[in-house]
Amino acid sequence: MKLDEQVITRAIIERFNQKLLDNLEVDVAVVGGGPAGLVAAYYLARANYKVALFERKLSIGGGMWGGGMMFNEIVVQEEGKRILDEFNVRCEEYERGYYTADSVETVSTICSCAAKAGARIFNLMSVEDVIVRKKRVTGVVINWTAVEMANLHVDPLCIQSKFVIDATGHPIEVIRVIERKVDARLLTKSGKVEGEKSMWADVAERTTLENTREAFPGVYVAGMSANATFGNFRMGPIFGGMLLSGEKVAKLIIQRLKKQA
Ligand code: 48F
Repeated sequence: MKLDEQVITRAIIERFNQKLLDNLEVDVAVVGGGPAGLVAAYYLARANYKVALFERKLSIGGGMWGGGMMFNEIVVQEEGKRILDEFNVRCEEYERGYYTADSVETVSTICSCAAKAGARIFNLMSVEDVIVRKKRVTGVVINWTAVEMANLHVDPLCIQSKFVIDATGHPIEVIRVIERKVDARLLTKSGKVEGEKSMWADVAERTTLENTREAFPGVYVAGMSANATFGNFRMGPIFGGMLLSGEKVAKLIIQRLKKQA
């Protein structure tokens, strides 16, 4: 068969447009494709909810690819290993209660499971704003990362969603936009971002889970965003908390979606 460049071009444009059109209204918009966002997208999609994940970078996986200081291994504790087992990621006991896994295998496997479960992943797109109605977030505002990088004056487009997950990690970009632009308090003690504290893996891993919750009506925080929003420590390259946070946020949102149905 002779290949035709016009068919190849048309195939890409039509298929991509269809994908985007199909996701203009979703149950959940996940912002950030690090471990927390990917795990959340997987569990939501597996429960048959419509999920679109927006990731600024070309590659999905956030801070997990690089393990610790570019040594591409991650550590998880006993509770976190349960999630790796669910994804069939191989891990090995190092010392009692500490397990290691190859970071490349972990990211690529979780990403593949999320996509195969039905989560639609849009890479190279950044969420730059939110849509707010009656002091509740009802969607996200997206633009090409290339536009953002080139600092071009190009207006964005909008995705409507019943819930948004801020899984943007340390910079908590969605919550920061809300804090800056919306005349309403966050659901934190001070009504503002409490801010990330320095390293304390043991406490941070626990509080990541406690802080995985709604931070503004319609917006949940997961992963490192949870601790940065509600004011707790960072944990470095132990990833159990991120994985468990992704699972927890999916469960919380599924409960809410069930009530709305
Ligand atoms: O940083 P990231 O991996 O977040 P996480 O899932 O995991 C944190 C750990 O990697 C590590 C840690 C604990 O072990 O402290 O840092 O909480 O992934 C966040 C992803 O969000 C993307 C960013 O490129 C990264 O891949 N991102 C950030 N802001 C935006 C965004 C945005 N505005 N729009 C789209 N993607």
